Amino acid sequence: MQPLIITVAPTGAELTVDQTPHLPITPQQLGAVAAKVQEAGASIIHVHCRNDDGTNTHSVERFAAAYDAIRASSDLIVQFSTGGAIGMTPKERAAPLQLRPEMGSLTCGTVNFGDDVFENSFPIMRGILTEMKRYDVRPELEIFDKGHLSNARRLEREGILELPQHVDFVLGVPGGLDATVQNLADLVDNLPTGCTWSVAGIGRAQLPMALAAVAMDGHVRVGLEDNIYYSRGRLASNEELVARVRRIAAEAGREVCTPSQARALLGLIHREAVATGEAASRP
Ligand code: KMH
Ligand code: ZN
Repeated sequence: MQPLIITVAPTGAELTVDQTPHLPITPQQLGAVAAKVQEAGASIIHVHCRNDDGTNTHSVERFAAAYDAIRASSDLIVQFSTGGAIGMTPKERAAPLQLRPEMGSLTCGTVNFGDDVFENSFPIMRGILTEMKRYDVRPELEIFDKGHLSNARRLEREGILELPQHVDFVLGVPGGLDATVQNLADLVDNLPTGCTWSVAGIGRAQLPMALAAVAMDGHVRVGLEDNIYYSRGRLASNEELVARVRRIAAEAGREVCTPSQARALLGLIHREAVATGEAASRP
């Protein structure tokens, strides 16, 4: 079995601070969480940004500050969300890629998202991929439904997406594929050759999907973006969710990857934040 990559998605775009006191909102809070989750065993951080009042933002300045804060406190692989929040324009969603994070998420198709629609038409996906190529950002393919794998293959045939890539199955979104072990196994069976994969189970599905991935030699995403509870009625912190997966994996004989081991496994090159210049000027 290979060492385990734990991705943490600490903030997301849907939660409010009223729902949990553990949500990192500011760049400083994201930096503090980055240090704790790395210590707990995470190697990738999936970043959404908020304004100080908790509202969503995809402003380049805010991502720059978050990138600097995370780099100052950790060595985590920094992955920017390009999904953003429902209602953001494709241009807004792609803008922070100019900061050249090591990775960016790319949802591979439109999906119902509760009562909303998370729009990812082919023109939107092509637009985001063009920006990723321009700034040399590695996509992580987010797969909410089985047809999203077909869409990724279609983008490869068009020559706009290189495969293999790292894939994250996001299972249990109301409107997407259910989070069951059968569905996960079917997706893994249909993975394009050479792709690595992780799974993010939504809500109560987070823990069982993590257990399945540990057993199946896959990788795991946890964090408050996907689930705010440690157990029934007990709110979790991001670092607790990461630490639990690490303990389970150790019991199963899998060590967690350090960020540099994860970079080697995914073929990534470490990048300093160049955003505000602060990280770049540090000795
Ligand atoms: N907030 C969701 C609408 C991503 O980050 O790439 C989309 C999302 C996916 O979270
Ligand atoms: Zn996200």
